[in-house]
Amino acid sequence: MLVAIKLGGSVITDKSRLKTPNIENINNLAKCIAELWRGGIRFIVVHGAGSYAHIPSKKYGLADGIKNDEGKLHFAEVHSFCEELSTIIVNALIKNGLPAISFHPATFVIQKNKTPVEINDMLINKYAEKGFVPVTHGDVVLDEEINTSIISGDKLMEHFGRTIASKLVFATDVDGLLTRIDGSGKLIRRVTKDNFDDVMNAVGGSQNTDVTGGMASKICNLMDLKIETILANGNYPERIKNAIKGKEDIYTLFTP
Ligand code: IP8
Repeated sequence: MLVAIKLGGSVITDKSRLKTPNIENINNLAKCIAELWRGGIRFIVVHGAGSYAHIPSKKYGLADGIKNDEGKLHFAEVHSFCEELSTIIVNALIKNGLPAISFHPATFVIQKNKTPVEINDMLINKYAEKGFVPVTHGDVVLDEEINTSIISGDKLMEHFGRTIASKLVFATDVDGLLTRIDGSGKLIRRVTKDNFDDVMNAVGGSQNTDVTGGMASKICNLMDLKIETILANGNYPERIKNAIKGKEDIYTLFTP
């Protein structure tokens, strides 16, 4: 089984404070992935950009592209922040015994008006095939229409869901899909084609600075994929372990 797992930016960073990694969560998640890996499960790790990129991208207006040389500098700076966070993730995985290799979307993705038109995933797939753990992330990328734009890790997850992954796991900062996101919501444990429309109405945006959209936009394409998707709380890696093994716990399972 090849699992594409997205480590949400709110789990691996403090999203309200610029460039603040949550080292404890990063280490716990790396340990969890390593344990599953030793049990024979293979992974592609995608991580959010968290406060390394959402805060400066918003400040510089990067979601709508750059217009001049100053914009290029902002683009380069935000990309290097994303790389910094990715290095922290990769090192945590290596420390736990995983052969993690970083791939930065700025160097393999082209978009047109904020939609990917080219994802050069050949090397990612090759490394995955050879038993490495490819790591990639939300990033700034070239854009054929507006010079540059942002690709969210969620878009990359969708891509892997359509190509090589057999399961998608989103480790977010909530327990799964909730009927309300203000803390009083009830967990929706299963989403199938039958109840999808009803449950979508219950989902709102995320609280913090997020230039690539909140929860609703993150999940609305999932039911089009042919594979199972899990939404679980990344602050409790045990739940992710259970979810991937198909054991009961607190999480939401989307079945197409
Ligand atoms: O955190 C966003 O990626 P995400 C990337 O996966 C940037 O949505 C550059 C803000």
